[in-house]
Amino acid sequence: PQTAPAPPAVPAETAGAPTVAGLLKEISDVGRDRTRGGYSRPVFSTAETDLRIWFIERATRRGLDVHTDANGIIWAWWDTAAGVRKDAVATGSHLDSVPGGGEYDGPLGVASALVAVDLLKARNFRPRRPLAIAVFPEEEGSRFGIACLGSRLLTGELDPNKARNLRDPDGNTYADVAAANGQDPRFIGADYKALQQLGLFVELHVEQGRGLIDLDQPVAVGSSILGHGRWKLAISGEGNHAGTTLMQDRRDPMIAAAKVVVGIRETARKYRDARATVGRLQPVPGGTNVIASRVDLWIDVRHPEDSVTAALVEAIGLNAQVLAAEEGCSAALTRESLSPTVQFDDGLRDRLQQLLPAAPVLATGAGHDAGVLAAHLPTAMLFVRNPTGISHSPDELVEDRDAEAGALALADSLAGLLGG
Ligand code: HGY
Ligand code: MN
Ligand code: MN
Ligand code: MN
Repeated sequence: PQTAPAPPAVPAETAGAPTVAGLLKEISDVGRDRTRGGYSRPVFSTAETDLRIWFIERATRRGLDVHTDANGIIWAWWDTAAGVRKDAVATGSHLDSVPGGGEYDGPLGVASALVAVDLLKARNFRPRRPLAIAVFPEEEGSRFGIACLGSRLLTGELDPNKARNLRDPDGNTYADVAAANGQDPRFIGADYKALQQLGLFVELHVEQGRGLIDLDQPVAVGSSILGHGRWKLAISGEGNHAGTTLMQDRRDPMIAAAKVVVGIRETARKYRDARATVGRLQPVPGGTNVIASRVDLWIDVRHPEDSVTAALVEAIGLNAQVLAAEEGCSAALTRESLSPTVQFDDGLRDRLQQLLPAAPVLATGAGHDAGVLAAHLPTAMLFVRNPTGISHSPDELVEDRDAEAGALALADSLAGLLGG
């Protein structure tokens, strides 16, 4: 009989008082991408599953009550003596990464939440409200294409049938992958009972720009999240042989795609403060000696005003039609996800500033689960300095002393919010 593969040994907890740097060191070899550098930890991959096992073990060891819900969100509860789960203070982040991503985007917030619990317990802190650490699946949308998939399912923002049928690049559906990870796909979807247990959510995250370098501070309080969306552009032409097809006889979608990508930058430059990125482009079938029949490319567009994002995408789509037609090709643009610009809850932001008087206020250009939850409950973010100012790259960095400063800031924030 097949013996089940032994579960991955969870590395021994670092001796001494746990630190964020120590916890991150424990997982620093999980999901390393030997070809692209950095980390590739797609949701429910072996790597991200190993991180889930690591988190569940570390949270359980701290006496938290841990379970994974049907949406793949891991909840770790520090209950009050009364044991009633309502008006909870929630914190947490994600463990999945972009391809070739950094060590901190996501895991920093998860590890800091564990250390914040250690710091509060070391103070003999007794929370008057329950605390929940939440680990959201597919925040990056790197495997199934929709960012913040877990929090969008939790809040009912994403239709569960659409989610169940999402396919990863290998054709696996989210339902199959979630089932293989132990979730019952029939129960994927809005979880208002879980939402009603939460009073607020504070996410700690590595800063993904230069703000804290320029402000020369280790920690900032978040003010807003830039509106952003993702569109897929499929440019169809005529696949053919690279050797037997004369240049004048071609309808090559790769030529149209090349012009479209340059055109996207030119169009974005016309809108102050707009950002438009093509980070993923896939010729089909993708042979060296094959003229592609189709080229799929994905466009990430962001702007503080949602109406400008819409206008920018409209212009990009029209330009793509024209450029495709010039090459005898056609272009089809479909929206994959769209998140409006989010202003964090004023009251919660002000409260965090009272609790962290030295921390400046900073906007972020990156999307987060806190942005999705913001439509349903008061949310806030804390950012920790990244001395390279680079993210979604192996060059993302947090100095150990700033990582500990972030966990202390989170602990002080949670203490103030939990009313111990
Ligand atoms: O893409 C983003 O802004 C985030 O890192 N998911
Ligand atoms: Mn990210
Ligand atoms: Mn992130
Ligand atoms: Mn996030």
